[in-house]
Amino acid sequence: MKTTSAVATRARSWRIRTGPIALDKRPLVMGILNVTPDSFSDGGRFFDRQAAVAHAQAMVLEGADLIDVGGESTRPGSDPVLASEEARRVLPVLSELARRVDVPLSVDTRKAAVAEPAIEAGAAIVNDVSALSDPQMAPLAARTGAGLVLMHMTGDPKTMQVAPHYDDVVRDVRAFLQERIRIARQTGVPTDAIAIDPGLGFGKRTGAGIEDNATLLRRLGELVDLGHPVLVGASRKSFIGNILGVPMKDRLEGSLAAAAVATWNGAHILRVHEVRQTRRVVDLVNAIRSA
Ligand code: HH2
Repeated sequence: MKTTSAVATRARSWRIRTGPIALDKRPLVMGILNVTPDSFSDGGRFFDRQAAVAHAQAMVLEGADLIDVGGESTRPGSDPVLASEEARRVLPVLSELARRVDVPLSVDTRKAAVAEPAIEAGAAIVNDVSALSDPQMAPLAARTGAGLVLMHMTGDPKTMQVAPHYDDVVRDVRAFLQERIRIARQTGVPTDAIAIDPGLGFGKRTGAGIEDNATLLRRLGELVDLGHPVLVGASRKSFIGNILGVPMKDRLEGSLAAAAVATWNGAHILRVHEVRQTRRVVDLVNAIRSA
């Protein structure tokens, strides 16, 4: 009889450009830094370089383990940004943060032409919400040793909320991620450098009796079982507003509840706007989970 299990064990560390980071002590909190004029919840607030750097420093003081710097909004319906403009937004901020904070930096981009100079400027992780739509992305990660986040999305941000459909959202997302993991590995990205993300809010049904985001959170264990670090970004997203009937400014409690459930179900990295509050919730849930 075969004794090997088809299910991998939960990832215990993540290999990024600066070396491995432990995932078996407590979940990591990734602070969001949107250097954009139009992000869905904080567009324009950190578009100025000094404001961006100061906000990142504040998030590190509040307990952020990672800072994710993005120069293109991927909110539903958004238009793409030219690589030159995206690079112009993120590179000076990354360079300055590389000198000023001592947590690993991540660049949130779909474009290798942005990721490459971002890595040179100090990013240790590429957070690719399109999971390798740019064929140069996996070779870049392989060559540089950057950690690579592969996120599930249907289509692109412009059209992703137009009639998304799944047979079984968790199984479909899992199969998609397995395929992208296979491509990344085939290109030479080390298995333990690849993190995965269900892509809450990216082409997921919400608000009409079907809550794909809630289903993905409830059944997150089916992604954790793939053996890769699992990143979850629920912070302030529309499904929270839809379920609770609250506007953007009142989504903190819902975001924290989602972070708590994700932690309970095995998430390794929480991508959030409110670091201090999330840190406390995640640490408490983790303590209960580990008791
Ligand atoms: N969500 C957003 C952006 N990047 N990356 C990962 N890995 N997972 C996510 O869920 C995720 C992400 C969207 O949120 P935000 O950055 O706040 O807004 P915008 O795209 O409008 O800049």
